[in-house]
Amino acid sequence: MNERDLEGLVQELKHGRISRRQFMERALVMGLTVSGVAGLLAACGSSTTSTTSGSPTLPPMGEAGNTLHLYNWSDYMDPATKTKFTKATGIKVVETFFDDNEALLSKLKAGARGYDVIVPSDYMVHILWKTGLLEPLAMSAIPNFAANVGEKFKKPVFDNPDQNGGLKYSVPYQWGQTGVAQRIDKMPTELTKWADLWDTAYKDKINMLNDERETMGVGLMKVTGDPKSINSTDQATIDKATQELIAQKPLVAAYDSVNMKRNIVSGVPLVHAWNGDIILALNSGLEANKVTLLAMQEGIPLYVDCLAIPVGAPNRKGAHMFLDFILDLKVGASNTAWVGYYSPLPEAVPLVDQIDPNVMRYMPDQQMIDDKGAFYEDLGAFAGIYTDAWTQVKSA
Ligand code: N2P
Repeated sequence: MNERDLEGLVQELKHGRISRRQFMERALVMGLTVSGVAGLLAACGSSTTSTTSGSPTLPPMGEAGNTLHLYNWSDYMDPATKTKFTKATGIKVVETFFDDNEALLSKLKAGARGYDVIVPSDYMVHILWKTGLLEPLAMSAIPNFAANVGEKFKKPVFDNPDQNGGLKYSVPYQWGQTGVAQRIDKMPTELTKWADLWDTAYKDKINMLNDERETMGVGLMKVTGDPKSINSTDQATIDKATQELIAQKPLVAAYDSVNMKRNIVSGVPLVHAWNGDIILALNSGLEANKVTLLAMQEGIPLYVDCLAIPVGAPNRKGAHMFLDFILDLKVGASNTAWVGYYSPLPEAVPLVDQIDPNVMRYMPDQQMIDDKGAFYEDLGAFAGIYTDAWTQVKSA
């Protein structure tokens, strides 16, 4: 178990953000023994009594500040959405970017404060709240959540208030799939499987995502042929995937999780990418008959990216206003049409379709999701094994 994670949890308890029961549940999830938890509780002493009796206390909301710091993936918010928010509230949005969930995690673990809203994916929401790096949300300040979010997105496994003393730490932002954008004008025969990315005929024609779980996931699916293996906790399988990715490296022109749209447009034949990247490429002028998003035989990785408020957010009130704003149907629809992913707001979907029918063009149907889809999961202590494996690949 990671000592820093535990320290974060202790801080949550000390600040009265979680109850002793929640502390115990989470510490056990993190691998602490029952007697270890009891010892820690005793050491934390009486400062925790304010939350022992039942409902947890939310941190004070305070006044809205005039700036909102958004820490996001690249190309993941319509600039017009930010302008509209500023018009509606007077709050200016300052956006900075990260490459993958693990980069976001290390930044917050290293003590970076000052972000008001962050955009972790599903499994990372779980890692962040269990390590005390997220503020619980005041859901009464986000009425659009209850009104507009689809039922299946309300209580996901990674952030289910029913299993967490009523606390909720995230709202869904977009969901999507991972595939390969193939420039069929440059390479007419469509690839069918992830393993094709090991064909030496494609040397220097391949870009892979610079994303720990995504690219390890490709290695794992190549080894096993099974979508679920993106969450493998079998050391031998992970070792094999690591060796496969090292073997693939001479064929890879770049590991990049920032410029996929630009790489697709400029003509890289095979770009490991997210579905929105291809829509962005089409919307910046690339003709639809020149590109396709491949759904690979072994499996389709899926994700729900979320909005959350990290601990120490300077503009907690503004952050809640922002979350509610994004979950508005019209705002959500026009933003989704621009980013090119899928909306978790069912009533926004027809609006997205009216604005840009391309967005829905690659969406897997339910059968395909059941057969081939896999969502990323929090792997607990195993996460460190992936980080080591990914470091080996990158430094090979
Ligand atoms: C947007 C990044 C989407 C993140 N460029 C995929 N989880």
